[in-house]
Amino acid sequence: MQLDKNQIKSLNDQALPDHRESFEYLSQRLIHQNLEVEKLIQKIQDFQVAIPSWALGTGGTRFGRFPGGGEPRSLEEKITDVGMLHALNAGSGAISLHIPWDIPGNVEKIKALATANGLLFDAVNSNTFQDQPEQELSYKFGSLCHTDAGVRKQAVNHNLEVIRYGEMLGSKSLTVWLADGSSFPGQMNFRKALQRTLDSLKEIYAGMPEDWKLFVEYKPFEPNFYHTVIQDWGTSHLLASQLGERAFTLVDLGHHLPNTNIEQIVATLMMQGKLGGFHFNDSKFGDDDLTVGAMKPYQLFLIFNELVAGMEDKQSTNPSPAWMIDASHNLKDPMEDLLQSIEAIQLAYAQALLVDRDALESAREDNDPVFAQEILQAAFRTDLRPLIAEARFQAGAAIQPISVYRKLEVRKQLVLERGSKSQATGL
Ligand code: RM4
Ligand code: MN
Ligand code: MN
Repeated sequence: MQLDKNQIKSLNDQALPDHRESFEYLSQRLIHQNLEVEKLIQKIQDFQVAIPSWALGTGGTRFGRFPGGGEPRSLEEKITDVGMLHALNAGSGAISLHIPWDIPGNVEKIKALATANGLLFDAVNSNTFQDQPEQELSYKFGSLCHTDAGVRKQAVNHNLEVIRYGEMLGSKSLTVWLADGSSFPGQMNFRKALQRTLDSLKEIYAGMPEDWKLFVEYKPFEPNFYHTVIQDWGTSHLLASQLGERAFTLVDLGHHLPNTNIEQIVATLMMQGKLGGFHFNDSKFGDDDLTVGAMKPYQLFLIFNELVAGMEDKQSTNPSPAWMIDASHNLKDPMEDLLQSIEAIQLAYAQALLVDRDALESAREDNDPVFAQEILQAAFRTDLRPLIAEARFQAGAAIQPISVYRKLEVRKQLVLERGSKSQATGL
């Protein structure tokens, strides 16, 4: 299914008078603050976030799964779903594939379909956290860190195969997330496991094309509960540094213990030129994979404040990070959840663009925490929804994406087309 641009347009016409009024008002406020509204709009439009191919279906917990129907049955259908999201918000112009959940069968056809939907292929993701039916050796006790050289080889080869798929599609990076670790004290030799992981990653790194990047993701727990080999940003950074210039750390917002100062991690990595990838989601406890901005929007803003500071730093050697949503949808319609997530990201980004950096720096130099807080919260408390809506509108997308999605009864159509029992590959 594809969205009809004319339908979006006629629904925009209905929303336009109200939108115009709030956008005019906001524009005036921003102009008074010496902000260039058109430049802000351009930056918002340029900020594209990839949708992972595994996020279009209903997620589950280990206790159960409650599918809503109409889930994409193939990679082609996943691409069409992301295409619809992009038509609605003009902010999700890329898809990130997880192999082997989404192996591109007919590469040329897949590429043409993505192009027709205005989508690029972002980082490809390998999977050595599950055993596949045809697989010879098991990852039960790890993959790149395994005690058995044969298992390590198999996992390395899988990553090399993922790179080949990515090359065919035009991806330029590989994300490695490992479930490797142990659940009981004494089970694994920490030092040997880390060394073996580094050695395996070196083989993967050596197998990447010259213009590719490797992103090393970290996570403190789950599915292993005593230790994970790459538990934190420091371990990821250590590995990335030893691997070489084209290896970077990937920050997933949900992969931190409660109250971790993620904005500081972002600042440190960008200072070192080592922040390569970013996975957005929100959480209360751990890797909850909830809608971005649903739980801690101020933290999201503070993180963006550091991201923007890093991106605007002319001395910085940090490449532009690969942005992706990494969420799971147990309750909400995945498409609506993703629309909310993209909007939350754009809002936090745009708010961070409002921060008066010179004034903030002076407050810091003057050791004035009161004024520093005033500056940050003035930006955070500005309601920029009309600006984001205008950025969408100017790009030919929907002023109100969720309302359009509902008015066009997209989910109902998808259920008719794909059935109520279809199940997407993924978690
Ligand atoms: C992990 C991690 C990875 C994602 C898998 C599905 O917790 O966030 O990035 O690929 O989940
Ligand atoms: Mn992730
Ligand atoms: Mn995760």
